[in-house]
Amino acid sequence: MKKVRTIFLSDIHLGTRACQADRLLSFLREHDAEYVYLLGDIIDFWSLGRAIYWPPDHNTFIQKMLKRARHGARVVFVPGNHDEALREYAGTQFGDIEVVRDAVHTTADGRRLLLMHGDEFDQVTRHHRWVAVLGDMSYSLLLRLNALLSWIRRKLHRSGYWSLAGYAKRKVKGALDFIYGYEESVAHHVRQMGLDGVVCGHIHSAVIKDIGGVTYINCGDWVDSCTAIVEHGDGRLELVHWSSRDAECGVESDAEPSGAAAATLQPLSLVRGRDRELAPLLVEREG
Ligand SMILES: [Mn+2]
Repeated sequence: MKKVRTIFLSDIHLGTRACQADRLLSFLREHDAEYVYLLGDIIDFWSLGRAIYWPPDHNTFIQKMLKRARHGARVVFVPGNHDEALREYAGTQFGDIEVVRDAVHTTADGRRLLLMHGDEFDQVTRHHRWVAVLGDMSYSLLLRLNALLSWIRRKLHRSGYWSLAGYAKRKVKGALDFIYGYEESVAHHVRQMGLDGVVCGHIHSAVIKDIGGVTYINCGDWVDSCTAIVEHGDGRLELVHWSSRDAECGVESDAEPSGAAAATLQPLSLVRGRDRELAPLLVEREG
C-alpha cells in the first residue's frame, strides 16, 4: 500500500449503476492517507429517489471510510448537490467522519486550498433545477449506453476503454463552454478569498491547472473517468487515473513525475487527461 498525505475524491455517486465502486475500492486498497476529503455527490439521493440501487460494494465503501476515520485518518465529507440533504448536518459527525459545508486544507508545502463541491458555481443547477435534473437523466442514459458499448468492445476483443460520455462532451460545444465558464468562476472566487487554490468536483472533469495564478483542481468522478487527486508527503499534488487495477492506470502531476510515477504513465490516460471532458450536464446554458 502506498502512503500519501491526502486523498481527494468527489462525485462517486453511490446508489447508481454507473458508480464504479469496484475500481474505487481497488484504488483505496493501494492508497493510505492521513487526510481523506470526500467532496460531494458521494451518495446520489437524486437517483435513489427514482429507484433504490445499493449493491454490497457501495456499503463497503462507506464502511471503509468509517473504519479509516476510526483508525485516526481525518475523514471530512463536504456534501454536494446530489447529497444536499446531508448539508443540514454540517458541523456534526457521522461516526468519526466530519461533515462540513466547506473547508480549507493546507498542503505540506504551505498552500491553502479551498475544499468544496462547487455546484454553487454552476449556473444551470443553481437557477434551473429542473434543467439540471433533466441533464442528470440524459447523462445516466449516456453512461448506460457507455456500459453497453464497453461490453460490445470486450466481446470484439478491442482493448482499452473508450468513453462515449467523454466523446459527446468533447464534441458538444455547449459542454465545453460550460466547463470553461465553471472553472473560471471558481478560480475567480478563490482569488477573491486570497487562497492559493481550490479542490472541487461537480462537473466530472478532472484536472490540475493554473488559472490566473490560482491552482484549480477538480477530482473528476467515479462513474466514468475514475480519477482521484492525491497529495504526496512533500505537498506535490497529482491526478491519478484508476481506470482498472492493472491496466490503464496513469498519473499526472503539477510537478515533474518521480521515477515511480513516470513508470505508470500510459498513453491512454495522458490523452484522456489532456482533453476537456466529462461535464454532467449536456444542456445549453441560458443567459
Ligand atoms: Mn454535483
